[in-house]
Amino acid sequence: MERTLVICKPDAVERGLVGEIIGRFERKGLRIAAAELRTLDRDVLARHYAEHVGKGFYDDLVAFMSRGPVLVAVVEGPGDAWSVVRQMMGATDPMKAAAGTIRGDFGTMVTENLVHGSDSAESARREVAVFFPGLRRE
Ligand code: DAT
Ligand code: MG
Repeated sequence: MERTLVICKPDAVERGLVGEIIGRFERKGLRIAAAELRTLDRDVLARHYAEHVGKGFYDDLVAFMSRGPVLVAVVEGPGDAWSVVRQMMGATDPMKAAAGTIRGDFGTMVTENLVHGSDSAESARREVAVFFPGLRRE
């Protein structure tokens, strides 16, 4: 079993789409290993989004990601769970994301694209440790 980090972003919580998003992962056959509703601050977002600090969109990204609660979850499954989650999320820009993906079905704005998923096995390990440092393997 491999683990990956998923965040249902503030727009997903505001729009009542958390159940829809998590339900898709569950129906696929992935399992929720940890989940918590949290409001993220600038410091944890700088650790999570370390590769984006200083980019043109970074301040808007932090403002958006901290404007309300998010559902942070660890999702696990056989093989590359991070890759399965990324396929189910769709492209970063919801207007380019394929129908049938979460972003393709529910989003219109790159700035409010509903869901985060780790982009590699290494990112998954790092991001799970940022949000759930004490999480043990069952
Ligand atoms: P992803 O979330 O698909 O992994 P990313 O890691 O490149 O995409 O970027 C993180 C988030 O930052 C993304 O979900 C939305 C925002 N973002 C990325 N590129 C952007 C851009 N050009 N303009 C505005 N927001 C952007
Ligand atoms: Mg990313």
